[in-house]
Amino acid sequence: MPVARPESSDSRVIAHIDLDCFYVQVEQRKQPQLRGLPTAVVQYNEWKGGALIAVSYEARKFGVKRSMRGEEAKEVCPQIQLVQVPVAHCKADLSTYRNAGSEVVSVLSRKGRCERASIDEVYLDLTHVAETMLLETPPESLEEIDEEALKSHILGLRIEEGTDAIENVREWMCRSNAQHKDKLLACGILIVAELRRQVLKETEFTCSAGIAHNKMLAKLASGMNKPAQQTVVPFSSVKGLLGSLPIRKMKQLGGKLGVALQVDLGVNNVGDLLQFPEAKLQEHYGVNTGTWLWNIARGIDGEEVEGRLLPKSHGSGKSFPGPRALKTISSVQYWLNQLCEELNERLCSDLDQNKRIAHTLTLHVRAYKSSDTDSQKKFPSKSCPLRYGTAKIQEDAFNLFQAGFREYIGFYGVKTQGIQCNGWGITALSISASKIVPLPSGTCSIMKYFHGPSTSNSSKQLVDNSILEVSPLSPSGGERCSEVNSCEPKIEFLGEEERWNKDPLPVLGQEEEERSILKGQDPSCSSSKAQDGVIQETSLVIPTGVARFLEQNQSTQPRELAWNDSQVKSEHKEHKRKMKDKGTPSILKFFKSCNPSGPSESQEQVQTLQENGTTSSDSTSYPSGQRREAWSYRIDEIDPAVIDELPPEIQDELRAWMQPHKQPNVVNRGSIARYFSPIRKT
Ligand code: DCP
Repeated sequence: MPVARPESSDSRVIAHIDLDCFYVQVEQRKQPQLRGLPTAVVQYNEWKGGALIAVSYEARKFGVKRSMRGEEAKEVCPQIQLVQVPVAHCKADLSTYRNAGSEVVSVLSRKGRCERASIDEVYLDLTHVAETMLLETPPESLEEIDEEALKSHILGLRIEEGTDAIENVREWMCRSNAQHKDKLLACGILIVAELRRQVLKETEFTCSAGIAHNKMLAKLASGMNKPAQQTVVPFSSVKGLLGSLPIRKMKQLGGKLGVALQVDLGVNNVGDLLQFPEAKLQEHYGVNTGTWLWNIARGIDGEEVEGRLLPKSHGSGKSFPGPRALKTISSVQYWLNQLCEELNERLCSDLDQNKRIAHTLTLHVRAYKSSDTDSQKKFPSKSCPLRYGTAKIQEDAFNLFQAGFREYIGFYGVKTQGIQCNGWGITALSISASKIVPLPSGTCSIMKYFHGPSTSNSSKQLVDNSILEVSPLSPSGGERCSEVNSCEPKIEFLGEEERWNKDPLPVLGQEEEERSILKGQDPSCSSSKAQDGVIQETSLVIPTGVARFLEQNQSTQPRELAWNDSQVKSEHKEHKRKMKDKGTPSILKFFKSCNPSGPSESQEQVQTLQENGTTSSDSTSYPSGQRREAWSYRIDEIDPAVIDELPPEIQDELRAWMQPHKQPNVVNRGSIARYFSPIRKT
């Protein structure tokens, strides 16, 4: 939550643009005969006609709602047209919608700073464009004012009886004695009207907009008059708007914090917060949240519009409600494989089109335990460094699952129940890739690394060394997964996600059915941590020279900088201790016969844990991966030119390494290891 009290933020011009019944519009563009008809897009699942995820405004008039299933919608509106969401990987495929959203973004981003906040939402900072317009062609200087602009809703503007609303708006926009900040808003009205017209012309989609001095108010306003309309919030109307706004409607107050405010302080509307001094709010909710509450009560929001057109993370998820809950490890693995395949496709296309690379893989799971006293316990979310390639992602995702599962079921549960379902079920799975950054310049194609074999040893190392727990919920926690994000709830239940904004996303955590597909949000991975202290075997990014160097040296023996066995062992021990503290030792010990590359019934057997903590296995289990190998680099043979190709921080690190007498254990191996394929010490 932003805590700074911004200065003069009321002279900014911010627009929030939201496409109307977006998926329906996309389908209607594909099938123009549906235009104007009551239409809804349904989840591909056939049960009771599938869950509605988007409803046209024509259908809404009949009382059709997003919470309904197809059959129910037919009851209230027999003529409704139901269109199925496209399917791929046995789940909803949102790529059509995602691409359609991108078309809109490419139009909107022509003016001002543009932030894509979700699959169908954009923020624009139009301050500079509005200032220029005010200087060069202010509204009052125009012979004619755009009709679309004149149809705007201006909050707080009293329409005199018997007068034309359009004339009132024109008058408001052209007042020569208006305050500067209102004049800027008037320019914003013209700019946004023109942009919306352009979107319609180029994409055939209608959208609605909110125009205000900050993001929070613009977002509130854009939903007030839909479809295809725009609403403006002059500063003088803020008090009135917030005074009657139910607290739970406010971004980030839809969950626990909103409830706490109602219970603790009897606050029902945002305006009710005005009576509390900042210190009092801080006393109850902490310094940052207290200040944030104090600010929002006054319509103050200093959050900047980020210049960002691409998502901050990619995700793929699916829910398994009610009887469809997954009850065997092999079925979990099957679905994880599906999700990972899809995730990998998206990662590859992001890399290909945008030259971006993701660094952290996170798994969120929703599960239940029926026979446990601790039935409220949540399945822990886990993350680890991301290795490219479907097989590797699948392998790592499964390892993350196993680590979380062991914690969730508990030692006793694993030992006695094994992996056959005995009172547990998985009701949702979601895998996401975050920490996406531009590919460092000078990097050669990494596509060849995608197709390399899955390295099971390294994945086992991942289990032991780099799985980290991620916070499953935002501060307000507990609410629907998308509600904790700054772009408001958009999902009933996630099946797939693409996260655009910066707030953390607990991907799973709702009670509803499978309603896949979400809009917006960002992962809650404590991903920076995930990178630290991790030895990653895969060479994710290989600068050209380094790749050459590695090719030449793969088979030779290391001379310097070999991490000797004792160093490695002691580090390994320390790491294991930490992981143990976190409660995430390798669950592979318990699932010796669970082969990550393909589920089978035979995998669903439990292993017993011997007293000394080692695995007793009569078959495969985990032979070499449990033992940490020593990795080395042939530093003396690195071509100095190669170093120049590396990112600056790695260059420093490497040069430090190359200093005589420097010991390798002073190096942060987590970062350097990403850039070099290790040579296994023989
Ligand atoms: N969506 C989804 N599941 C949800 C909510 C939304 O799959 N639970 C998808 C379908 C929507 C799109 O996201 O078309 C945008 O969601 P919005 O909440 O913006 O709703 P719409 O655009 O459908 O309608 P509105 O005009 O009310 O914004």
